[in-house]
Amino acid sequence: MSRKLLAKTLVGAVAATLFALSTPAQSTYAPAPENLKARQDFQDDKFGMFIHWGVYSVLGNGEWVLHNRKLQLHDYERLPNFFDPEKFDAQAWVALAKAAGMKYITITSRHHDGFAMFDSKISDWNIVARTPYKKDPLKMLADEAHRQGIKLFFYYSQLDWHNPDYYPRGRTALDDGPWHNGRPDHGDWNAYLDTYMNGQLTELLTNYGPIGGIWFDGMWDKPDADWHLDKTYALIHKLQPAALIIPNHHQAPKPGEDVQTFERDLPGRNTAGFNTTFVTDQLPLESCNTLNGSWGFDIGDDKYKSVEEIEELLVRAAGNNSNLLLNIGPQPNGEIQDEFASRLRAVGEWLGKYGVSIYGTRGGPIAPSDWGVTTQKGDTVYLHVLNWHAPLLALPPFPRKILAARELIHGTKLQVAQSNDGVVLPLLPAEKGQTDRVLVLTLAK
Ligand code: FHN
Repeated sequence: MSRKLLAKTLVGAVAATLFALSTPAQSTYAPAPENLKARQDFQDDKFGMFIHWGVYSVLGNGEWVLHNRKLQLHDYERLPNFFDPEKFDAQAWVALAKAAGMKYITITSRHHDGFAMFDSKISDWNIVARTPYKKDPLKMLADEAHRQGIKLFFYYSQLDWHNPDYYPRGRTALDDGPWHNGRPDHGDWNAYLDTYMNGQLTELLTNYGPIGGIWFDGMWDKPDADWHLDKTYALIHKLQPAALIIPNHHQAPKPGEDVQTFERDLPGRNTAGFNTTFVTDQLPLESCNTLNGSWGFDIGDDKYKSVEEIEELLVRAAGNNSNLLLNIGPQPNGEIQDEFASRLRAVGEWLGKYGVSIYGTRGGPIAPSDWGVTTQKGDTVYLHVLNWHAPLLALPPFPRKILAARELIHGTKLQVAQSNDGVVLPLLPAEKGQTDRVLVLTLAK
């Protein structure tokens, strides 16, 4: 080995050791006490608002429009010129989430088009540099979230259809025939991850006060690539130890991750076709879904879920020991359309009465089933009857003696028959429009 090469190797080895000392590998990740507390709080919170909002919203055709229409970047790059959300009102967005009974907001800091919806110095492909709006809505939202006491998480797409260094390309550029959107056929993958992505994550974790965490999406585009997760996860946990890493990679959790999330499915189901059926019992769980059929604003999508469907989604998530992250796609002018807002407010009113059986609970002792689910807080089990039309409900054996049972809303006492074979409960008939009949069971110590 030449002296020059030896010197270089030594410098490299020292640098690697220093890095390893300052940012421990996440394969040996031991969550900080504040991270463990944040996980508990996250589980208690149960209900979050997901927001997909970007320059794609201008076209009213969802957040995948760049890819779906196989657009060229030089055309897509005209979009920021038309993005001027003069009606964006951070105070109103946060107030709506709170009125819906949501305890956190997860917003796209950038989606697969790579466009940063925040003031990034890493690249000028961002809202402040490229749009007539020139302001940073995430900063306004973060300040407002802190003021109104709601947590803010940043969605961050690891997949990037804009940056040339996202190379080699992933399946979204290769499937259904190759899509050349004008980028060169070469790029520096390491620079993309270590400089660009980690640079932007550093901005998000330093310029917006304490944040709830980072919600990653897009690794599924290159499932076999080396994503330098150790480095990225260590960076996040170093900058904000309480921040939760929530990766939507559709796989079993990897070291360094703090929450397992599922898309358009409850934990363990795979009706969507891309979720893993593995469910960890080590981490909090989350399931995300759309209020209509789309993530980003889609002007033709009127498949709005009814208030009752949303309530049922939330209850079934809770019974599966999971949070529900419910998505809306605001309009390009910054307004949240009334079809979303009115439904969210109605769910919030319902939670005003039923929230005690959801917030702060964990999945209950009886496995979720078609009839409904159970949630539990301490010695109290909440039986959520969602789909049962007979006057008696028979359940498998309970692990503990039931001391008392009552109906949640009116407090009506109920007689329980409990034996080693199971439990039988009488049900009051469902009232008109009542999604969930909740029975409150008090268990012996
Ligand atoms: O491709 C995205 C999609 O646009 C959206 O962001 C959802 C939200 O969970 N996740 C991806 C697909 O897994």
